[in-house]
Order: sequence, then C-alpha cells, then structure tokens
Amino acid sequence: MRLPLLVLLCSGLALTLAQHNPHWWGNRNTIVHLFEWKWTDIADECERFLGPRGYAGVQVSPANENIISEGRPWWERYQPISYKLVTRSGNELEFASMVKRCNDVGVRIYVDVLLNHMSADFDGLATGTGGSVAEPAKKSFPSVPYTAEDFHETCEITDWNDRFQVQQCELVGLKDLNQNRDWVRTKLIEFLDHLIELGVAGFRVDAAKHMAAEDLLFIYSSVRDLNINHGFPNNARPFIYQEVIDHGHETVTREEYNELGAVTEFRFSEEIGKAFRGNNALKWLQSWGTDWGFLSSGQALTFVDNHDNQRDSGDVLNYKSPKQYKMATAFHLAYPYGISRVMSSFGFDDRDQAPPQDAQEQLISPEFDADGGCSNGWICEHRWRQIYNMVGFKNAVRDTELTNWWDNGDNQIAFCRGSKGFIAINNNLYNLSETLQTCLPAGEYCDVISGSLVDGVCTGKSVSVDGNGYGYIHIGTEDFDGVLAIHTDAKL
Ligand code: LM2
Ligand code: CA
Repeated sequence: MRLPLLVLLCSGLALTLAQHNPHWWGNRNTIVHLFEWKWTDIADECERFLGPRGYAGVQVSPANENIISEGRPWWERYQPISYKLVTRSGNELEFASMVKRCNDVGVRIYVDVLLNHMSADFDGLATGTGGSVAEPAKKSFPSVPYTAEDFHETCEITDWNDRFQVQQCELVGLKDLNQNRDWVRTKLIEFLDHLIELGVAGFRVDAAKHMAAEDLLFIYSSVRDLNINHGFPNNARPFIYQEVIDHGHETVTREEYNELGAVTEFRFSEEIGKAFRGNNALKWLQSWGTDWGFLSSGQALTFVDNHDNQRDSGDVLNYKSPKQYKMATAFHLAYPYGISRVMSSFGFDDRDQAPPQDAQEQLISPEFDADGGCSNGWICEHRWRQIYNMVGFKNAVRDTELTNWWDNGDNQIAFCRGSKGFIAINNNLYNLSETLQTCLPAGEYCDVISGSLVDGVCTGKSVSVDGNGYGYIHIGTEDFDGVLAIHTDAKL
C-alpha cells in the first residue's frame, strides 16, 4: 500500500510539488470563498470590488450539476448527478465568462470539485439542475455515464479509524466512486480538464480524506496544464487544496495528502476561534504556526471559518460574533502563516437553510447599502472594511518577516511586518495605551481598521510615527473594533 505511493511520488515529484502554487497575480495573496454566489455576480464582483481591493482569487461553489433537494438546502450542491456545468449559480457560458472577466482583473478562480461521490439515495428518478435524470438508489447516472460498477459497495462509515470504511464506504450515504477504476479516472480527469480549459487556476478538493492519496495523485498529475490564454505561464500546474479534516487522532492523516497539494488546516480554525473567544490568551499566539502542530505555511490552507464549521457549535467563530471575528481575521491576515482564505457567507438561522432565493427558487443577487455592505440576506464579510483593508495590509507586507512582538502578558498583542506594516490587537476588557515600536518610517499613518485612506484623507484614527519608529497606540474599550493596523500603502 505504501510502496506504490512512494514510487509514484518520486517519479511525479516535479509535477506534484508544483501543485502548491496558487498562481496569484502581482503581490496579491488572499482567496475569498463566495459561497453560493451566481457566476454573473462573481464576475461583477471581480471587476467592481475584488480586483480593486486586491483579492487574489475566489473559491466558487461546485460548478457541476447537482440533485434538486426539497427546500433547496445549500448542501444539495454536494450531491452531483453529472459533470454538466449547470447549477443554480449559472450555466457554462456564464461560468466561462466569469473566469475570463476575473482573470482579466487579476483575480483567480478555484472550483470546489466533488471527486469522491455522486448523489445519495433518492426516491425514484432524480432530476438535476441541468435537467439530467439519475437513479441514485441504483447508482445509475446516465448523463456521465456511471453505472453501479463504477462505485464501491455500499457500506456505512461507523469507525473513523478504519481506513477501508473512511475511503470506500459512503460518506453520509453519498454514492462512493471508485477512483481506482480507469473509467472513473477518465471521467474525473475530463471534468477537471474542462474547467482548466475554461481558465480556472485550481481546485478545492471536497472530501479528499475519503479518497486514497494514490488515486488522487494519479488524477492530479494527469490533468492538463493551466490555460496559457488566460495569462498563466507555460507548464503551470493547477493549484490543489484538499479538504482533509485532521484533528490529529485518526488513521487517515493530512500528511498523506500534503505532498500532493495544500491541505485545509482545521486546527488553525479551531485554535484561532478559541483564542479570540477568550478561551486562550492572545500572548500565546507569538509562536503561531508549525509550533502549534499546524502544517508548514506553504502547505496549509487557512481560514477562521468555512461553510461547514461556521454552522457547528464550538469554538469556531463566524459573522455572528462580529467584533471577535474581525479581530481573528485581522490576526489571520497579519501573521505570516498559511495560504489565507476569507469566508463570505449568507445569513442563516439553521444549518440547512437555503441561500437567498426568490419565490421561483432562483438565487438572488447581492444588493449593497451606502457603505458597500450587503443587505439582502448575503453577509459579505469580504466587504467589511476591517476585512478588506487587512487584505490590503497582507498585500503590502508580503514577503516580510514578523518582528518586534509585544504583549501585555495577556490579551493585548502587537507586532511588525518588516518595515511595511504594524498591527495591535486588544482583546482585554481594558484599554491598550502604549508607545510601541511600529518599525515604520517616520510619518503619519492611517489606521485601516477604524477607517480608510480616501483621497489622501484618513476617515479613522491616525498614528504618527517618530524618527525612531515609535508611535502612540490606543485601542480603547469604547472603540468599535479591537484592532489597529497601519502600513506603508496607507501613509498620509
Ligand atoms: C465536504 N467536505 O469534505 C463538504 O465541505 C461538506 O459540506 C459536505 O457535506 C461533504 N463533504 C460531502 O460533500 C454537505 C453537508 C451534509 C449533506 C452533504 C450532502 O454538510 O449535511 O448531507 O453535503 O448533501 C445531507 C444531509 C444528510 C444526508 C445526506 C445524503 O444533511 O443527513 O445523509 O445529505 O442524503 C443521509
Ligand atoms: Ca470514498
């Protein structure tokens, strides 16, 4: 079992290691997940907001046809019935146009792809969002086509430490594809190639832990290079990031996958939530990263919350605790660790709730208020000033080191990023008022959390830095946010 993987790894090393490169444009380095957005809206968003604000890419919801479930829960999109590019987000033409328009403004597209399974049982004949019919109970998906032989035998995952069960039984009843079969591999590679041809930069691989790493290696190394007509260099390999939930106590581990591509670092999400909810002092974050048992920076896809764990209870933060959420996000984007992804949600009161839709069950477009925030059911965390300005901060400080860590022994922290940026965070219930080393050249800087630099004027607090790099930093309990961030691209 281990040997073939090793042999394959060695022979395919050049190819597979390259699949950690997200192919960002310029100095950009943050991905946003526009969960359940329509393709036409994403294209508009790339041009009017993401490009101008310096976002590097968008993770889009699954693009291939899914089953239609009653009430249209968001999770119906995790039940594929064919590889036709028709979903509630739009059709193939709209998808292609989105990818082109986003690439044209330097914003990459990463697609959430379902290689592990097809739809779960359904009473009788199921109809998909592209009009295809299937009989999931019989493992019959004629629009691909797949028949029963293309799937593993039906069984349930009861023991998460049993590799066979985790990889060959049905995850929540979803018909489990056999990626070891030529036909299945062929169909999956064709599907990925099709998306690459349309100009995407890579994939978020759903349920990766439920597939054998050897099979994934075969598939990833077989897909074509990125499309040079969309601005990618010759021989560029698609960026791969794999959904592997590894808390450190299961048989199938993140280490089996991190050579093939990046892996979602769930421990990051849990620990950052714990710290900013006040269940661990912020001073401990000084050693944030691999010392916490996380994957190496270039292998870790990091996030405060994702579309799954934002719906669970526990330490993970979401938009419903905005002050803590913004602090955690500011720390996420300021600290030099990981491949960052920002979540952009729709509002929900229960786990299964459908995304914003009209009476005909069509997804609705986001609408914006005077401040640019979303108003009609979409939360759009990526449009919160405190978040998009930290995306700008992360761009400004790219490739600099963390220096001059400061803390008060508790929940007030601060640090520099080279001589490009400085951040302070106060999660204590008393003021932070200190003269601190900011590492910045002398001058007046606009705090990009309490405001923005607009036409040379700072709409929030400003900090004056003296000739030795020191500045007076105040984050009071009366302040709306618990963060202050300054950088060289927002100098007055
Ligand atoms: C993932 N990552 O590895 C996705 O991030 C996650 O959102 C997916 O689950 C999961 N893997 C499978 O792609 C979601 C959702 C589930 C939902 C499934 C399938 O979290 O709740 O399951 O999609 O739509 C639903 C029902 C479940 C039922 C299943 C099959 O909630 O009770 O199981 O459909 O009918 C009998
Ligand atoms: Ca499987």
